[in-house]
Amino acid sequence: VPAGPELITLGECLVALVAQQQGPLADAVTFRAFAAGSEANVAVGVARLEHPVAFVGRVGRDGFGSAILRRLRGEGVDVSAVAVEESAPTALLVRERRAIGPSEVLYYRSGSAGSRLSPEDLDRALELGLLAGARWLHITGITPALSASARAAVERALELARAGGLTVSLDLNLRRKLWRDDEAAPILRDLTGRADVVLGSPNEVAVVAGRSADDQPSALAASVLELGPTIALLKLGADGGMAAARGGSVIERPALPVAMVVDPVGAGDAFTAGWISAQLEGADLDEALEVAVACGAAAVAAEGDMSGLPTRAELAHLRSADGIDTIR
Ligand code: KDG
Repeated sequence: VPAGPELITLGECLVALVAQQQGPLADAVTFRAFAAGSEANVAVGVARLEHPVAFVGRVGRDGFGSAILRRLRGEGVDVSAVAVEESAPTALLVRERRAIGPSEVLYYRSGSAGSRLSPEDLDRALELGLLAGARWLHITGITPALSASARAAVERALELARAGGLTVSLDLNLRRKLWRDDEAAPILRDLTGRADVVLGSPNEVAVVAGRSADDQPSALAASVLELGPTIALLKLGADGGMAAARGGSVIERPALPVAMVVDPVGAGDAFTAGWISAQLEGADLDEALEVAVACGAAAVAAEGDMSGLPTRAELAHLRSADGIDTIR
């Protein structure tokens, strides 16, 4: 039994205010608050599958920061290295809900506590012993877009991971509200070259690898592998996922059928959490992809980014022959 966390992740956890009426934001009158943030979603997903996880980040000394810390703690995520900032607020995002077309997301995060993440936060995690038994580091392309210090924090995390022999996964997570494609591409390409496992949608891979999103998924995955990682994972949404490994094997899995998509946001993070958790357990690519796809389906069937993340029992049921009924 490992003494400390197996997985370390870092980034900005924020509060998402999700409109409760369908339609344009201008007409929304009530909002529900959820803890969100891609890396925190992954942390909770892996924790629900019973692997010890630590999240490194910063929140403001305000009610939203307390809500985030309580949520993460309640999920069993180690937040001992999360700093509480006196002079910067916890970030927010506001999301509208539309039955048709993409839902707009507004960020209120510039100058936020989370964006002040810096290499010191990783050094604190190291001092607290959080890296002692760690096996896996998960980072995303959101963090380097937040600020120069947050980008440096990612660099520090990578250095520590290399020194400690951790497996590194990178979710490209291109956020076009944070930076332009031409700013993001070289930085994400560089991170791709230093990660072991890289995850992305066809659109994200196209930007990073300089290809078209309409290229065959297998060609997109191959272009990621050319940049250096040993595994490329494509998140194909309603079409499931694909895993390609250096050396040639490529496998695909269709999505589990979900009759009612309640909220698709967070499905990609659930997929990532499923993959990491399965690989921590020694699963082969085939099984890890099956777990990832099942976690993605579970996440879209619940509102908020974290609510639908399955427990071990729920995951086992979803993967069983009659599991599909549970999400219809
Ligand atoms: O993957 C879901 C995330 O996009 C959401 O939780 C918010 O982290 C977030 C971001 O920066 O967009």
